[in-house]
Amino acid sequence: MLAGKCQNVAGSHLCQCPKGYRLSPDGNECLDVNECLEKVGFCVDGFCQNTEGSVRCECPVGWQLSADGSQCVDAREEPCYNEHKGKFCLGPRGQNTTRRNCCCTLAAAWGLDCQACPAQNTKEFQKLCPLGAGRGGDGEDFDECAMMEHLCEGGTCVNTDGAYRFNEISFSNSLIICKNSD
Ligand SMILES: [Ca+2]
Repeated sequence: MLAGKCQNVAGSHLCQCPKGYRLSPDGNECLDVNECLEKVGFCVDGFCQNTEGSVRCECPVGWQLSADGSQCVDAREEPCYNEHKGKFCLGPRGQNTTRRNCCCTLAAAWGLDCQACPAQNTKEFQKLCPLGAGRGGDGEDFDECAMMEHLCEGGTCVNTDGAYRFNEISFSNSLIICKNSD
């Protein structure tokens, strides 16, 4: 038996396979588990490579493997835009960010190729921003005020937990336009 451990028990034997293997139906060998086919949701944005006894998730250039090795996370930092008109991206934010940091803080488009951000009520938005707008994938609060420092000339932006506001007026669902309080 490959890599497995068997133990004789009264009139029979009991076999156990190491992690990444499963006992064959006849109970005589340990067979590799093909995690790429069996593990739902594993390595969805990457290239899954099944190996003997294990599995590997390979990520596209600019993406990073998550700490547990199960997912590719888009770590590319590119321009973020507050307006998207037709094919054009307008209103760039002060600094380059990841797509998540950009689109989960209600920007309109992201990237050197000006891709529209997913709309808030779509599955794609939920996947990118699982805890809704204003928070990252681990629940961390985004400081929208720091991300949009040049947008709010003459107004005061106040970062709050999971959201932000301008001059006591909450802007949570629409394009951010800073209004002076007077
Ligand atoms: Ca395997």
